[in-house]
Amino acid sequence: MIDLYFWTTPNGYKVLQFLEETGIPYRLIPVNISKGEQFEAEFLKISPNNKIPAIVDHDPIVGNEPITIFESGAILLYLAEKTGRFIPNDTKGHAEVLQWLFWQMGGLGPMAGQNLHFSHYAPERLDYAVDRYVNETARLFKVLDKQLADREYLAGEYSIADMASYPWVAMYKKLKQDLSDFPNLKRWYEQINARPATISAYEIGSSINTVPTVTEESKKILLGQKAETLAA
Ligand SMILES: N[C@@H](CCC(=O)N[C@@H](CS)C(=O)NCC(=O)O)C(=O)O
Repeated sequence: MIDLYFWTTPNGYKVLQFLEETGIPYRLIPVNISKGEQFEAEFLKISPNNKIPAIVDHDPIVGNEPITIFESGAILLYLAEKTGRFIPNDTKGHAEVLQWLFWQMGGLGPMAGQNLHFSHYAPERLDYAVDRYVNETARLFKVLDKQLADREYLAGEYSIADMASYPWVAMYKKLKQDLSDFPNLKRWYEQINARPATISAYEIGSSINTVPTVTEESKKILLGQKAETLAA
């Protein structure tokens, strides 16, 4: 049994997609990051960076002790290796998936995250910052679009690399992008969007998201973090 500590954000959906694709038994544990539940001591033991997603695998690959993992890329890789699904075994195919997974973790995720911050949540409008991150998101979408010009998925078969990028591309409107500017990416997006596991992951996610996630109170929690926030 896998416990998935989850909230309805792109990084959470990456792992939920994987679990729905494979059908391995899991329990969803919502962590309402708008209410500050990510700072609860029990959660920080699992995820010291106070962020979802995180997992506890009660039936790990080795040993009898439960394994805890935070960081969505590390979780996807662990689950792919545990199940033998969504990552090839051969060295070349494995490396291709890893490079696109790391590209998402180090590039698309952080840049799109800053785009959301400055486009929607920053307390003052900073044109320079909005332009920088909207343009950088567009450049990264173009990288995906070019990669997808002559292949169905980012690295061979549908893989954890696609699952990592999909939830961020799915936010294209909030990221101020027009998918018709990226026809190959649009085709890829529509293909993944129609997968039964993607549909069920988003249905499950939306069923737990019953309160508005971004309020003035939640902004103080999410946007006002300092070293002292974790001091206790
Ligand atoms: N690099 C991390 C980023 C995770 C992340 O940013 N999670 C956000 C939601 S998408 C979060 O939990 N934020 C809560 C907070 O910052 O307090 C990953 O990919 O797992």
